[in-house]
Amino acid sequence: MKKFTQLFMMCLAPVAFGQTNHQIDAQAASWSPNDLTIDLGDSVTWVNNGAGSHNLNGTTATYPANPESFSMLTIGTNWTFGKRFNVPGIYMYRCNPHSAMMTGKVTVVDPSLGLGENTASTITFGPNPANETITIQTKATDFNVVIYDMAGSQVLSENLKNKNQLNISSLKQGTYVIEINAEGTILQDKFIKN
Ligand SMILES: [Cu+2]
Repeated sequence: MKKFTQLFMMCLAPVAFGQTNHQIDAQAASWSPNDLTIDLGDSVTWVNNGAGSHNLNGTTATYPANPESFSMLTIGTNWTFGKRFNVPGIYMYRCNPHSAMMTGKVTVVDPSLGLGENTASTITFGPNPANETITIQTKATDFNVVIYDMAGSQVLSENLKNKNQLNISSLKQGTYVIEINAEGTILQDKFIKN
């Protein structure tokens, strides 16, 4: 019965329209989870429970593309920081002392627009990793593609009309986030440029 109740709650959670609180734990040199998608109006609590000397930097000074600035810049071994997200978009953050590896991303989607990772979508793209060109498969014939670097800065934006190939030869090698806005939904995923 307990298992059934848990299962029922899990099934119920995405449908409920209230706000949810999510937790991100600081670990020795990473955030867990480091890639979180939440609904508009949800809140996130970052918790450092003695995992190391960390802080939290999601400022627009460091990440100009963040829709809002947030931070807990005092470095410490035991702290919590909470924020409610009322503006959709991609929020990048890091721990300053471990900025090389301790980065994370919160994607805030508006469920009333039908966005979100669980949305059934026929949009796909490839190859991944990619060299010169990304091909996007979608039923849409006119759609927008935006590419962000891992600092959250927009590096490429293109409207694709009656074509499905995006030239990415101008990008440096690295990991990027691709955002494909088509079919009334948005697909966001990471890809590697070789
Ligand atoms: Cu740290």
